[in-house]
Order: sequence, then structure tokens, then C-alpha cells
Amino acid sequence: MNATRRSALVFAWILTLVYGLLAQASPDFDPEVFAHRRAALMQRMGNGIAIITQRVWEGKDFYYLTGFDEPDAICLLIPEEKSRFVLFISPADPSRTLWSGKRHGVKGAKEVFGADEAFPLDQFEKLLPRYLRGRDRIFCSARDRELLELLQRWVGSATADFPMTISDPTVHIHAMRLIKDEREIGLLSSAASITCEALQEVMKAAEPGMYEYELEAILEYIFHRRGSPHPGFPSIVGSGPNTTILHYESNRRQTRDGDLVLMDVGAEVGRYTADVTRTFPVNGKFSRKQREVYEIVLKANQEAISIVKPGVGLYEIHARALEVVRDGLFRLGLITDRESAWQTGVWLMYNTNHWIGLDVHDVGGRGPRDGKGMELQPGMVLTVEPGIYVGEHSLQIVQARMQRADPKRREEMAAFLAAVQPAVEKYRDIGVRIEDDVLVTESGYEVLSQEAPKEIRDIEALMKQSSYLR
Ligand SMILES: [Mn+2]
Repeated sequence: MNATRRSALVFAWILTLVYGLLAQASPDFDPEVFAHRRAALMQRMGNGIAIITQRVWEGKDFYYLTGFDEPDAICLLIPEEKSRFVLFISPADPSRTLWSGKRHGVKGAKEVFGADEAFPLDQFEKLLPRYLRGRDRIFCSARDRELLELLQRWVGSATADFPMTISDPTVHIHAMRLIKDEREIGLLSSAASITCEALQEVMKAAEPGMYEYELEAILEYIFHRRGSPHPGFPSIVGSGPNTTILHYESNRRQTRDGDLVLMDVGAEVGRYTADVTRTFPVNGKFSRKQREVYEIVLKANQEAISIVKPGVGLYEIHARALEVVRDGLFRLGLITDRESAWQTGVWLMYNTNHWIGLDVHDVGGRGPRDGKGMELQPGMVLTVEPGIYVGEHSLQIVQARMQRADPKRREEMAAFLAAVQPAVEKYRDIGVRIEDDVLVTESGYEVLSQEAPKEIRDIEALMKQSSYLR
């Protein structure tokens, strides 16, 4: 090996090292990742041009393709041009920096985000025709009314060399977002791990008399200390009757001895959010009736997870959970007819799975409604979150429906209400949800949130431990 070659190797080695350190310093930004995604989308575009705007609901798609998350930006992707990736952004401006922080500006758009060309946003309308010319198709979101109106003014105008067809690329982008790569799985896995550690700490610290927001504070303290800058969505911390409110977020109630606490929470790491729910007794010991409801939900959670593997349909996972819940509700006397879907629906009223990712309810759809739903594939990450909620409001919903029902149906509903009354008295204000984050693997599944205990004996044992945060 000659000296020049050796020093070149050493130089390359130092570059790799420095690059590695930089990449570590900012785990959520690696320009290669985003370039790779753009290339994958552009492969499906032929001689088209994609115009993707950073507006509220397109935000995550924009980030997914560019890594750029300042508001008010537009991205062009043009596979057959020399400049394949063009950004229009708000320019760097000291008075804006004073109020709301630094912008990357035109220079940063190119240097940091790898744009081939970048311009201030106010030049978009002027420069767009230049990029449209010679393309045979425009890809833009059907929901982007403002952009569509602008395009309609040009497309079909006298200038014949503008593309005439507009199609929506969203379905392609969402299909890509549905399958997570190694890096995304790593981020979701850290997010889930941090969430589980925080839930463990809350279980150790919890005692009757604490306010829901105190439990929230302990949870989020651990999030921040472990590298999650904020929760991926507002933390749900419901105690007592609040456990039966699905999206309870006010978190102001003082817990009492004998309450269950339901926490539906998720740390965000590198823009990816976990979504985990645990339900536990604030005094550290499940009562007999809490245990009865809890065991059903736990079994539903475990059985639904156990069938996760490639090829299984999303609705099949849900159906398995529902079956276990239905049998349990029948045993408890909360339903009278196993065959009646509406009866089970009184106590479990939602679909028990959704995707997670950049959004906590991530994109990708559920597949055809009538069949088994979307087929699972390796790299998908879904929640499995059955629950049972014995809230007074659920009975009121049945009563309201009764008013509108035909006489036969009304009779059926009245009979139901009368028959379940004793069980409702017994289990009133008990709400239980157990939610895990599950990665579909080649051979089956991996539970990313398994560090948060969910077996009754494990929860009770953990809650006996002392906490430095009480
Ligand atoms: Mn969820």
C-alpha cells in the first residue's frame, strides 16, 4: 500500500467517524434516508412532477419525504429533470428569528436537506411553469384545494406543453409509510421502551390521593430524562369514572383509594410515537371485580397479539379480541346474547387496532371493509388495544337509541337494559384498556411494549416497590 493510498484510507476513516458522530448527535436526521424515500416515490412517477405542500394535514408526508419541518414549504420532485428535488421555503429572516426561531433558508435547504435547487416561497407561482413544461402528469394531493385551483388556471390553458392530467400521490406515499424500515423500527422501539419505563415508574410512585396530573408529571419526567422531547399525543390519565372516557385528557381529578387508573400514553422519539395503555389500581391491589374485568381484557389482548403474522388480516386480529371480550361480557352478565354485535358494542365500541409511526394513528388504511382487512406484512407496526368500559354514559347511549328504534328493536333493548342492570351496578366506573405496540416480523411478531407489566401479579409486585419520585 503506498503512502497516498494509505492517507486516503485514513482520511476516509476519519470522515466515516465524524459522520457517525454527527449522525449520532441527531438521530432523527440522516439526509440519505429521505433521499432514498424520494427516489422510491420518483420511480413510480414516470415523466411526472410531484408538488407536495407543507400544510397542516400533509405535514407528516412532507416530513417523510424531505426531513424538512418548517411550516410553509413546497417540494417539487421531478424524476426526469437534472434538478430532481426543488424546495420553496420561507427565507431566513432575523425579525422572524427573533420571534419564532431560526429558519434554514435557501442555503440550508440545499446544504442540510440536499435540495438541488431552493427558492424563497414567494417565487413559487412565478417559477412553477418552468418546471411543469415538458412533464406529462402532475402529482398533487386531492385535498390541496389551493394548489389545485392554481394548477387549474394553467393546465388546459393555451400553453399546450403543460401536463393535462393530475393525480394524487398520497396513496403511494402512505403505502411506503405503512412499511417501516430498520431505522423507523428502531425509533418506534425506543419510543415504546421509554414509554414502558415511564409507566413502570408511575406504577411504583402511585398512591391514593395523588392527582391524575401528578401521575402525568412523573410519566413525562421520565420521557424527557430518557430522550423523548415530548409526548407523541396528549397523555390520557383517567382515574375512577374517568377510566370509562376513551379520550379523557383533562387529568385533573384526585385519585381515591379503590380507583383504577388508565394511562394511554406514548413518548415520541425522532418524530415517531409509541402508543401504550396500562390500567392499574392506584392502591396497588386489584379488587375482585376489577380483576374480573381486567382478566378478560388481558386475555383479549394476548390472544389477538398471538395470531399476528404476515398474511393475517387486520380485521381478523380485531375479531379475535372481540370474541374474547364478548365471551367475558356474557359471563359477567353485561350482555345477554353472544350473537348480538350491538350488545358487545355497548361496552367495547371501537376498532381495536391502528398503525403507529410518524402519526400516532398512522396512515395506510385498514383495507377492504367487507373482507379480512389489510393483510399484515413484515415491517408494519400496529396497536392491539381491546378494552371494556362500564360507564353510565354507555347506558344513556342505548336509551337514546331506543327512542329512535322500531317497536321490536325497542323491546329488545329494554329487555337488555333490565337484564344487565345488576352487573352494571356491580362493575360501574370500571374501565380497562390494555394496549401494546406490535411489530409484524417475517415469522410472526415482536411486542415493542413488553417491558410494561400487564399480568396482575407483575403489576402488583411492581407497585410494592418504592419510588424516588413519590
Ligand atoms: Mn392507540
